[in-house]
Amino acid sequence: MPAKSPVIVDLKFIPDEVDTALEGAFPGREVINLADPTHRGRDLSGIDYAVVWKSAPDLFSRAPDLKVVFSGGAGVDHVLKLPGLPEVPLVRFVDRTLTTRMSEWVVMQCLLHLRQQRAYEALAKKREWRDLSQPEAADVTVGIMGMGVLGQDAARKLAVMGFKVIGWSRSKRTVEGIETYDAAGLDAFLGRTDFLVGLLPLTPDTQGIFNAALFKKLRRKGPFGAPVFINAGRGGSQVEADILECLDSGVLDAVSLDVFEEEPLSRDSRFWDMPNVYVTPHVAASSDVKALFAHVNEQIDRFESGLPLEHVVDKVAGY
Ligand code: NDP
Ligand code: OXD
Repeated sequence: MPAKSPVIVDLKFIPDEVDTALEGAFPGREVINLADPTHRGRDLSGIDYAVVWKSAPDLFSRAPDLKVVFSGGAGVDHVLKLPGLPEVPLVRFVDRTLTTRMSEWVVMQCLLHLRQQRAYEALAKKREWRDLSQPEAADVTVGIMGMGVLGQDAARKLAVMGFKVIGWSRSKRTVEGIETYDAAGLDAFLGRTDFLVGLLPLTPDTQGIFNAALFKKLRRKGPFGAPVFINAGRGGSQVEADILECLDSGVLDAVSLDVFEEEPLSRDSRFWDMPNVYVTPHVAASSDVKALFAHVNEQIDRFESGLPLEHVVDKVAGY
């Protein structure tokens, strides 16, 4: 029996987590972890598989014989922009662990805004015991842009919390109990949305989509008047100068941002200090590394048994 092809691991994750997760992850296969200095300069030709997150730009010239590339996350914009991407399947990470984490983050942000957490924190700082008029979840329509794996799960969980939920995507999606719109229905969707949640991939079509013109189309008759913007898709989809201007002018009431045009977010950014802004450092749904390797192993088994790979990216659409 021929030896199993090694797997290249090139993940800009927490190194200790990768090392721990690699123990026993790929039985019978050599693992070439590029974070390990002993592999620096190693010949990567003849290797079939690579699992990557924010790789160096020379990866594909160093590893010219790959048969499948695996993204270390659900998003693939980081891979599609690497030079020399081979004409082989690109598989993204889809897993319960990741989906659950994202829904936790989205539900948490919606609840923080609904329950006016920042206002109560400000009152507590002044040791002021006072209640604020409290709308209920059913008074708020959450509109989710991006009704894929993550958007659909978040929609269901928000609905369980009592929010009214609507969804928008390129093609019309059917999700029980959730009203959905296709691309052509964008304005109608925005006109009903109090809390806007971004769960879009970054593609040429979604670059800069979250801008002032779009925010001005959101509903302004919700319980908090001005709408709230919550984004965990990609920072490239948002125009941060417009977000700041809309917060200053009252077009937006508040925002929660996990992703930014440039990461890490500059220490000078105004976002850090604004009372109506929640910032998290691109951690809404970090990949569980053990689960990632189990998924890669399963897909390699399928590939080598002649079964179709799952979660293959449409490189033309960009996601
Ligand atoms: P999916 O591919 O399952 O879903 C993407 C959704 O976006 C689909 O509904 C798709 O429409 C829609 N979409 C894509 N392009 C357009 C467009 N031009 N106009 C309208 N809708 C569009 O992806 P996931 O749900 O798994 O992930 C979404 C994104 O979340 C990832 O690409 C990544 O960028 C981000 N992410 C962020 C994380 C974080 O920690 N912050 C963690 C994980 C992911 P259609 O249904 O018609 O195909
Ligand atoms: C992802 C991410 O795409 O963590 O999985 O951003």
